[in-house]
Amino acid sequence: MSQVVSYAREAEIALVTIDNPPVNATSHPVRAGLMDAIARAAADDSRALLLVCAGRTFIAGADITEFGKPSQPPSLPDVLDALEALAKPVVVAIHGTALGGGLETAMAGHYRIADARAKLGLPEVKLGLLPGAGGTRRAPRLMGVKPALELMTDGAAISAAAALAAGLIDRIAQGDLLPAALGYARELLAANAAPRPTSAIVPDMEGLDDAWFAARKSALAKSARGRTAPQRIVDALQIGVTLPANEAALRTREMFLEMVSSTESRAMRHLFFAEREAAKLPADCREAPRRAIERVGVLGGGTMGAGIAINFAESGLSVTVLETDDAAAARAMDRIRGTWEAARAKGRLDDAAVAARLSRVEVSTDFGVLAPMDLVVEAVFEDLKVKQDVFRRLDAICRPGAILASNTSYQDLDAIAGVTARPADVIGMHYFSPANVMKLLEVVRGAATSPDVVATVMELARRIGKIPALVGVCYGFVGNRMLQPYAREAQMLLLEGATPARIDSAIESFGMAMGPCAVGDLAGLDIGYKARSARKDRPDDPRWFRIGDLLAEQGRLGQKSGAGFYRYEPGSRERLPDPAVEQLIRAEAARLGVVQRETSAAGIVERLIYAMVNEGCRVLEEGIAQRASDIDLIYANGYGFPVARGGPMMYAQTVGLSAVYEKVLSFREELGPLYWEPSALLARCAKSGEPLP
Ligand code: 3H9
Repeated sequence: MSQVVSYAREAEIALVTIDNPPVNATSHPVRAGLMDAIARAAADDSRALLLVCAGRTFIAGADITEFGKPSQPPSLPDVLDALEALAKPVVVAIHGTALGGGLETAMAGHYRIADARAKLGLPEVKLGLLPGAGGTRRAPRLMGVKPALELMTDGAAISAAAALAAGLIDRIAQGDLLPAALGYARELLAANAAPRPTSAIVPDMEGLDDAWFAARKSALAKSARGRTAPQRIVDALQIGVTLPANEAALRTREMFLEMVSSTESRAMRHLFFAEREAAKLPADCREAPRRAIERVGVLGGGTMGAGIAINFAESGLSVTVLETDDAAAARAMDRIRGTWEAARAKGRLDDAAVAARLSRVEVSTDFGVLAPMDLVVEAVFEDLKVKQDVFRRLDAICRPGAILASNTSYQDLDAIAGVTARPADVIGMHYFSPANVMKLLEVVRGAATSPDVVATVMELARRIGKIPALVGVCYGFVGNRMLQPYAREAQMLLLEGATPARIDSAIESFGMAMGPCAVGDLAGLDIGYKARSARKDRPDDPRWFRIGDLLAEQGRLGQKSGAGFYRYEPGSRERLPDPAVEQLIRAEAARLGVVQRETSAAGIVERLIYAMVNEGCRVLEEGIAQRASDIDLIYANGYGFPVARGGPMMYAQTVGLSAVYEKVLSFREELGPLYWEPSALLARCAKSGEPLP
């Protein structure tokens, strides 16, 4: 028997144990070992087979690192068909997370028992894939077509209790799983229970005709724009419930292999590993002692501060929000309470959960309450002087060892830390709005931030459900810094004659969640205007963000004033083209002598995305980001970059770095060197063929 799959006997029961750390993925040795174990059980005098996993979890899926490499037989679908065909009852015992190929393995068994804390799901869609080992055939037979489709297209795991209610498992273990599972197998034997192959169940197809499947596909085409996996899942499920099992298996296998080699799946797998890489600490932080964080203060209870407080309280930490006066404190509390009450009204939280969360939040107007906190996160107005003043005050009262974090999105963290006597304790925690929803957290390491503060905050980020990326100090850090050249080129294109709608539509067709003009209108054009006005490093170029500035100066602030790049009817967010804006742009272009030109949709995408990529290469060159994949993670999770393209740096590598470099050179030729000098790193990788670091 292989090392990762062991075979033992518990009297009449063949006990097959998979032990393939860290997550018992069905790598080749596991598949081969399982096939041997099935053959052995078929041949000996055991009367039932019990499949369990050692370690922290049941099988968490196929081995993602094997995808894209030549597949080695036996394939998982073949192993699972053999398991299902065993002429003795097969019991599967589930703990931890039975995901993807893991749940498919469980469904190929005949009877399922799970630990009460287990989670079950088919998350292949999050990797741009479909369940490829019989899941699309077996899940609808166990739980019904509609719930199975939801499980597969949503990708989220469900609890053992929900799985029991859905018919996905038969029993929840009372007490320890292994004895409970052995007891269950013995019970089945005592009752002479027969094998119960899932594939033999006749699915309930009431009301589920071709039109129903077609309607699901068109709904998913809209809700999962730019991705093909959700629609392919509908196809595979329909095949799974309408064709004979062997034919369905063949067709699904073909579809699965096609998707494994798609850009969409490669991109989403890249993001999966990017998330895990980004969580790894730099060498100097790994061994650093961690500081205990239980009590958190949040300075400022506006939209951002309240969102940050909600996130901490939802993660089980006690949080105190500081505001300047009673009215502002009451408003902050209302924001926080309102969020949870809205969730209760929608049935997402019960009374006890709301009460528990509320019990972890306090608001105060007394700065002194922050003195004993383990961590204080500042979320005050985005102005260096205001922030420095706050940090002076924090330095004066916070206990030694407290971590002082700034939520600044642009300001110089070192200049903030520099006003304190403890710059080693100062770090940036750059949240994205709404802070209780958005997963990304840029953790900003200042020049003096100590390794233990970095390690503590990176681990805290995981604890509060965030996806952290460690970045260095510069204007806008990684995300906002790279957004600037992208937005700048959008503004240049406006002056050259492309309308806001044309620019937005080109970039939205590429897959960005929202185009730059629409984003400006949503955020408020005064925000960028104020930020730019405060900059001392503005280029000597009258075209630079000229249209955005003009609109803001004319009081066209975006949605909130009913007009910005677009106009809006009262109470509506629908973008309506505004001839007045187009006229204003033409007049300004004429005044500045900007040559009008026709740019194709593909040309618009190249201008915007390559400007961003070139800046991304500089960010890497300067060590502001540690890896290209961190940048991709930031863009996919904080800036609406299409996940099916894997982030800007992966996109550039998919296009080919030399092609991107050549295009940057041609933009330099055509548009001048002010903004289009290629980064040295881009030039080096393009010439050498090396990937980005
Ligand atoms: C599939 O099953 C296709 C089938 O339908 C068809 C087949 C024919 N493979 O996340 P963690 C590594 S598609 C390889 O930090 P946690 C991970 O990279 C698959 N490696 O732990 C990390 O390595 P490192 C469907 C994997 O406790 C280490 O394990 N399944 C895999 O926070 C620890 O991971 C999924 O999509 C894998 N499948 O979370 C589930 N999974 O230490 C994907 C993990 O070197 N996995 N690793 O950085 C997860 O969602 C989480 O890892 C899990 C544990 C919840 C299991």
